[in-house]
Amino acid sequence: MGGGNGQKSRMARERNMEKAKGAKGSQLETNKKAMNIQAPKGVTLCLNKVILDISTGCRGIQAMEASNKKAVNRDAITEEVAAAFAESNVIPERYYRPDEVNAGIVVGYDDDEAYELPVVDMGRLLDPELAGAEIAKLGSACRDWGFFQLVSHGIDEQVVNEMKDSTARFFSLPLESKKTVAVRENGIEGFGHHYSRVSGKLDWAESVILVLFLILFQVQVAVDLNSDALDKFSVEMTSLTMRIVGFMAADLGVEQEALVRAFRDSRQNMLLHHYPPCRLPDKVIGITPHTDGLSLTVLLQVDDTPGLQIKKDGRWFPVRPRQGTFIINVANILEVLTNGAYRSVEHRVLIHARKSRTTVVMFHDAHIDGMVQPIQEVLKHNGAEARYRSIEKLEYMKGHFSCKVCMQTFMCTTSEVKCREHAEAKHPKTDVYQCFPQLKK
Ligand SMILES: O=C(O)CCC(=O)C(=O)O
Repeated sequence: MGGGNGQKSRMARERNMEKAKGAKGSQLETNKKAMNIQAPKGVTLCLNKVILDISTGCRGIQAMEASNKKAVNRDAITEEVAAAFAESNVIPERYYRPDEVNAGIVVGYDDDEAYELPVVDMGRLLDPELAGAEIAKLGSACRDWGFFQLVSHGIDEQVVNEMKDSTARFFSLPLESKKTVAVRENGIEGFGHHYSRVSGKLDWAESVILVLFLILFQVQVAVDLNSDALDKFSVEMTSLTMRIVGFMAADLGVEQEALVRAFRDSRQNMLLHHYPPCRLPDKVIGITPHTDGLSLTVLLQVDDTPGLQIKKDGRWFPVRPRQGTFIINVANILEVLTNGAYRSVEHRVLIHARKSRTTVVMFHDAHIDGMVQPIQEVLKHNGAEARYRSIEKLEYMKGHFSCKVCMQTFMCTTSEVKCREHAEAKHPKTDVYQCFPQLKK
């Protein structure tokens, strides 16, 4: 890159750093506020109180839980479930899903066609001389794969290690302790199974879902999950997200602010997953194929057990775990914000026969003044028509979850044509309008 460009990149980088610092500050403040809330006695009360006090995003979830009974189906982990996980010689009917495991071709690591999930280097993104080429790499990863691995990310190793340790420690606790933060009936947050679907089949996993800020407090009171580690990690993940999004804006040819502002002060959800090993791994599924509902997902793998698979051109590509990286993926809202330039791609988790797998996943939300819609600047830059209609955030969330019930993705509710074709093909006997109320007849 020439000197002029180099200087521009340097200035952009400095602006980026300032913004990241700003994000850190405001998030820490909010965290502190959350921690200062007087502790009510019961866990449920605690959840409710913080939901009401912290952010509209959380209120949205609460309203959705009330209005959309069982739209998100999470079940408590019982002694029987824990015993099934421990034994795994005989798979209980509710976990038995060999057809789903075998649906689609899996590209082997050793197949002729050598592949590796694109690698993006934060060090190079931040280097004015190398930024141009690396931004192009980031852009093509988001267009072609919807996923990339981030190396040289610059996140404090101690923060990452504490998060890993804390998560591993939590899942190693006796069930009795983990149940003190169990998911409530019809609820989303807390410890339980990952989503079960209309089929009634359950994922071979135990997970904790945290809508940021609120459960930190609850978990600190209830069990040995290090809330300080969560707090620091969450702050780091916000700054990292802001930095990545700034580079995405550069790739999309718009001002950094056009995309960054959609993420600013937005909710962040954290999921901790533990996938126990299963002696019959081709009979169970760790996470059903899905796309992510929010905007940008950052995944940290605690160990080196493989399991994540990404769909590309109709085939499943297993991700090879790589030390010191984060796996980043475009989620549904970012696909809409970029008017489909970046793709939110289906992925799933399969189970290992002997080794357990643990991950920490941060989901970052975004919206444009409360709406989910393509960014004007992106449309202008490309002289393109909006491919997605504008939808209110709460409507979006309802649509996203009702789609989950139908094992569909949110794109169904924003891109009507895609939805109708998709729904009719997958559910020939279903009234698609009842299934997706957002569709226009
Ligand atoms: O644990 C993983 O590898 C993937 C998790 C995931 O896809 C999710 O939480 O939505």
